[in-house]
Amino acid sequence: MESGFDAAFSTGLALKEKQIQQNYRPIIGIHKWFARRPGTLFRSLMLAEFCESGTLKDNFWIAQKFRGVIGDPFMGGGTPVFEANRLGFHVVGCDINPMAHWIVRQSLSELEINTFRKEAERLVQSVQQKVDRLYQTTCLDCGKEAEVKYFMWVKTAPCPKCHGINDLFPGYLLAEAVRHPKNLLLCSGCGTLNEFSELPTRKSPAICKSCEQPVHIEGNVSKKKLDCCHCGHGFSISQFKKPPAHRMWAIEYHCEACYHTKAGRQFKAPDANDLKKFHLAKKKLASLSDSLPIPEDPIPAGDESDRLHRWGYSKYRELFNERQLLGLGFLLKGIVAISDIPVREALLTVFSDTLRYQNMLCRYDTYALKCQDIFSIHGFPVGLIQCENNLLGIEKVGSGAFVHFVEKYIRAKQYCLAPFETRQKGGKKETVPIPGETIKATLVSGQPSGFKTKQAFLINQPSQAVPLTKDSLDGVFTDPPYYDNVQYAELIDFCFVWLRQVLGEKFPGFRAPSTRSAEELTGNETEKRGLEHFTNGLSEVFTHFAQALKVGGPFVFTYHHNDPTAYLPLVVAILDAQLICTATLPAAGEMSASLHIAKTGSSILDSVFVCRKMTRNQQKNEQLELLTVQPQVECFKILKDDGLMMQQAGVRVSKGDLRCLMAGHVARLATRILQSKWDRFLPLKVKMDMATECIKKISDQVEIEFAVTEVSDFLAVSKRNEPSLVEK
Ligand SMILES: C[S@+](CC[C@H](N)C(=O)[O-])C[C@H]1O[C@@H](n2cnc3c(N)ncnc32)[C@H](O)[C@@H]1O
Ligand SMILES: [Zn+2]
Ligand SMILES: [Zn+2]
Ligand SMILES: [Zn+2]
Repeated sequence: MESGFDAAFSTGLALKEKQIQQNYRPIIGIHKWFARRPGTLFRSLMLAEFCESGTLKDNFWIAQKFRGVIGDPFMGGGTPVFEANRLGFHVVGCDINPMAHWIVRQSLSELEINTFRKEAERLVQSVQQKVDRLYQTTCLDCGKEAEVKYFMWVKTAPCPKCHGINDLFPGYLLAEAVRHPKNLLLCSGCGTLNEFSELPTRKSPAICKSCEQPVHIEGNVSKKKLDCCHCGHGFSISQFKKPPAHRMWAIEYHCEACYHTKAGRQFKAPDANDLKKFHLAKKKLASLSDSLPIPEDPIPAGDESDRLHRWGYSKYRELFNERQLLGLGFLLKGIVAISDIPVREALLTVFSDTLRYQNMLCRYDTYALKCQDIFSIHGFPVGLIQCENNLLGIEKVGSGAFVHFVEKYIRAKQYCLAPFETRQKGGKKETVPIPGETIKATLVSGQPSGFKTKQAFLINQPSQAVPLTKDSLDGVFTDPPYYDNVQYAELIDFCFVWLRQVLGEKFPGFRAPSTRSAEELTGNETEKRGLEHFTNGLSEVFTHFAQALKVGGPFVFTYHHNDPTAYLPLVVAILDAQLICTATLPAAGEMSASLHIAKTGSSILDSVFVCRKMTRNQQKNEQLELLTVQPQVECFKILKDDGLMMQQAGVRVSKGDLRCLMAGHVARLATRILQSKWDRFLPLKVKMDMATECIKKISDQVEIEFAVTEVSDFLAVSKRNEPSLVEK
């Protein structure tokens, strides 16, 4: 793999995959998981390792039937596990989080798609009868009943001086003149929605068509401060003792009778009927609440969930409004009553995933004109304007509602039966079927064996402690937690508290009140889990899985962090596990990085650490080879090659990217230099100090900043001379 992995080719594919995500690998549509890596990367790595002949560029499009077992100690949403299964391998996958385990299980298990579709339709119909009217509004154009796509809400707060209620608008723009013909803005004076070709600002405002007051994009709240609209008193909105109240201020709807006569979307300010309907939902919920499965769980403190506490939320149910709770309660109750177990479990998964778009943290994207996923960043961002989505959804209209998620699940399952790749040809996307491959497995409860079926041993435990047989794995491919990058458990508890109400009886992982665990390998300030905890745990897991690996087998993992000290745990873990790191390869990183990383100028690339389990003799030979290595020369040359390959693949390589790749090379060299004197039984602190010192020494020799600038300049020049080789 060290030589057969074509980083430019693989990254070129990964970039495409990142662009179209679910259309490229629809299997990720089973359920959200955080920080997924591209599937094309893991397919490339496995092919580079296990194909006996041919180039990666050729082999990539051909079905493979490898035999053996691949392990993944941090399977998360399952990307390496799926890719290994697809290539014919048995898999042993482990994750501490019961939701991750559930998602991979659902992805690999069989489902009768027609039955699933029929049951889903029946369910939707029965819930529709109960809630449909609550999602209807009167069309402004024809006066008929139309379907609401989104209700817009704004947070409100009482003035501390006069107690008058104030809306909290950061801005008054509802739709940009991109997908809608004109800019749509609210008049804060009278509540009318106005359309303007130009964007009015406070400096040059427009005039409201109803009340003739000035209208502008700037809201009444800036940096959490506002002046009371009743008494003029200035106050700030930083502390909430109970969940904030909301006021409905706009609706986007879809009128089947007249939408085709309109050049854009249909919006309105809510009328008395719309408000009445919400009131009705409230009353209905109050009368039914006890009979509906709605979680009462408190939100525990946490690095991410503390933000919710600051906004006054103390229970998960408070993150939903009454209409959402009512509809979700009906849906879940309906799903639980389904007798076909695989169908019921599949619909539970759909339900759980839909929650992301059915809560009062969702925002409305004023550019794309749709509701945004609460997890579009890895946290719980609380905004001032929230978007309430239609629950069941209008077929082929809008997104993020239940019927859309049913379709997404079906597409995922169909993909598993006939996986494909996507290729650019003559500027067009072309789907390339790979007949002979499938993604499915027989779930087993012990070490996989035999050749009749592809098996998956999925374990929901901390990987430090899973039962593994010595020399039983042909490879380990994993995407570990990147220290404090994502608080998996804190985030996914949002879905988990709903499912645990119904899955706890059958699945022990769903009995605990939360998916949080002291053994989760993440840095977490609230839980006081620092670098030592992460290093120690990673070392245990690596050691454990390396023991299960056959001699010569690859132990491959991705990593990146903008803080160079976060590479220290890798050095200790690799050395403790007695693995030899033979290469660090550049690759495209997180799938959705565009959203929350791109803007920060941080790296979007990962280092792929390729390590091997070696015999004593092989280790000695490697040691001899090392004597000829000069860190500054080696790192500089490799970084330049990395940069060139990434540029060829179409990456705009930033200095942040180069710094991360360099940190990967430095870490690899550190493992090589320390290998001969490493004693894994030394106290953790001593080992961490040794690694720190070694990394520092290499970093000084390499002169990282100098190298990064040199390579960056070099890339800029070569880009001007030779445009990207990848077809756009
Ligand atoms: C596949 S995701 C990695 C995503 C990405 N690399 C990132 O930026 O963090 C890592 C997975 O490790 C799991 N995990 C964390 N600690 C674990 C442990 N002790 N044992 C098993 N799995 C663990 C998490 O639940 C998560 O699903
Ligand atoms: Zn109409
Ligand atoms: Zn006031
Ligand atoms: Zn007005």
